[in-house]
Amino acid sequence: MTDIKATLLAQHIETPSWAYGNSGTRFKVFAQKGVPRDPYEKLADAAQVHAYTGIAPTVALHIPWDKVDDYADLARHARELGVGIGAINSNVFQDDDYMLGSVTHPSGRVRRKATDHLLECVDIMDATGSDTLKLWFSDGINYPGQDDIRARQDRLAESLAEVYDRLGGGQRFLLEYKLFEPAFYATDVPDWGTAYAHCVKLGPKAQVVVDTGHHAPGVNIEFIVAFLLREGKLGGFDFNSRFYADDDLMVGAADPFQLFRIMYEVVRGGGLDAGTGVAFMLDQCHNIEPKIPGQIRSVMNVQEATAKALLVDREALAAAQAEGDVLGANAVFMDAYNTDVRPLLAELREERGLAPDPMAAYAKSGYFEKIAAERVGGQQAGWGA
Ligand code: PSV
Ligand code: MN
Repeated sequence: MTDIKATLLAQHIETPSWAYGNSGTRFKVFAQKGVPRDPYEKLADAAQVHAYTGIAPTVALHIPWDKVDDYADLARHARELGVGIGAINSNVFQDDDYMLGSVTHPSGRVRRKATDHLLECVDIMDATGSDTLKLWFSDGINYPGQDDIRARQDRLAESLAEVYDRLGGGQRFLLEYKLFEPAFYATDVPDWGTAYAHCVKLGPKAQVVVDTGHHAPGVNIEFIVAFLLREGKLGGFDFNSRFYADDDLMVGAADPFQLFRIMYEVVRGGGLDAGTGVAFMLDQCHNIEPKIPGQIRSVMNVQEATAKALLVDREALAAAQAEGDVLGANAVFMDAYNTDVRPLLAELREERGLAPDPMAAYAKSGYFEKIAAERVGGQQAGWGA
């Protein structure tokens, strides 16, 4: 049990700056009280999540949503709040120039502009001390024949190679895949196989990131996780959950059993061991729930799934598997999943000087009332702003 507790304490879950801003669907973005007006206020909210969970010490930035004049100053502000800057997320999907793609666009001018943005993100990594660049491309086509699928792969490879060469020592990039949306016929990085092939060709500083919402329904995500980890190519997760497509709901909300199965493969593959570099990031949007508690709940959900995965009796499982004991092996697995780990996690927090129930402690703290009163006027931050 001591080992399990130590592993749980060492796990870091990164929250995304955009989770603290307003978000919604294409139908409506509902404004909430107290929402940050700038990246500095987003970091202050993220620091609250860390203060109550104790395991969310870094915050991912999204450029240009978190554009500031002085990134070193932003990093200093984060440190003062007790958190650090995590992955830098690039954005080559919200400029009019990118209607037909960014790094795979037929025009060399647009491709240059997109790659320059990715290089600028590496400059921001240098200024903030971030070691991870996260690349997601909305690039793709809507109609058969619209563009040359093969040429688009060549253009993608060319841009990725340029960015790869710009990475400094200790820096890496994570390539994110997504089945569809906004492209509806053929996305240029639609699946883990495409991302993996590009990363293998590039070298060790290129890894794949698994956004749990980016697959077709029914895809066995834990298999992908096991495979990538075995190949040393699992760079991390963008955790969220979904009922239909890329819903970006709180991780563990739609299918806690799937999250457990994923975390079991992480544990099994050594992904929690020190130095493996698997980044446990959240990529969520809290459209109708309050944002800070939404992040606290998500961090707790990942932690609970991790605790259950660590509780799997690996020896008993291996013995049952070796004997071909199908039902016995499944029972060992389910025993861990069905364990209530909440008392263990409450104990762990108390041992660390934290409140046993982060949700209740945050609600009692008065922080929400304070930001709701203070943050009036100005432009509230939002996904896409
Ligand atoms: C794309 O759907 C994505 O998952 C990428 O990670 C983006 O950067 C992020 O969402 C923005 O919410
Ligand atoms: Mn994502």
